[in-house]
Amino acid sequence: MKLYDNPHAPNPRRVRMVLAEKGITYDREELDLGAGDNLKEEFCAKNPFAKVPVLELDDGLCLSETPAICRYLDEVSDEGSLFGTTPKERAIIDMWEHRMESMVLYPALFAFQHITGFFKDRMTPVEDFGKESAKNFMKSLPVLDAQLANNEWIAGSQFSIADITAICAIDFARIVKVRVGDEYPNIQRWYAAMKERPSYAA
Ligand SMILES: N[C@@H](CCC(=O)N[C@@H](CS)C(=O)NCC(=O)O)C(=O)O
Repeated sequence: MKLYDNPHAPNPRRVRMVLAEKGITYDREELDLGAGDNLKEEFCAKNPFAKVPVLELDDGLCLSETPAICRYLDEVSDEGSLFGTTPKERAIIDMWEHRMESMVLYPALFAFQHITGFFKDRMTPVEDFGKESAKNFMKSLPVLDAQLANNEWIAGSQFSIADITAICAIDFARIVKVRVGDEYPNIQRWYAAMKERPSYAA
């Protein structure tokens, strides 16, 4: 399988971390998003929405949308599950994964896009919306800190896809100087544990 990737973007990193956690080997092709590699016809044939990541399987099927790719990788691998096994576990992990994506990752992405204007050749940045998104990211932190006060990992006692999404969001937000401070000791404890996992470097 081949991953169409970018080393700086958070969604491809979510997939690389899952691949690392699962010990799956793969080929990769790096796209320069600033130069618009993802807007070219050849790549749009793989994902008509022109976004990375795309995972191209050996039979030529191209999967995009990070949650779909991650779930596929989880299901084809024998190594434990990042998505839970019982109905309750799966529901709790889904809940936290969705929260991390919508309340932490997307606000970080919007802050980046609208504050830096990095993609101004293909969208209209609205700086105030970027600043509001940065505020929304910060508003999620007390909730996350409280959850981690009583749980080793974000969705409970089991490391899950929600931890992967959250770390990718938190690291990415640093680009626009949005950081998790020392007032969140439980997030800091979790962050240190995340850094110990080999997949962190993926
Ligand atoms: N919904 C998509 C979003 C993917 C996405 O936003 N990818 C960004 C990088 S993290 C991208 O390709 N940006 C390039 C662009 O907007 O031109 C997913 O879950 O994979």
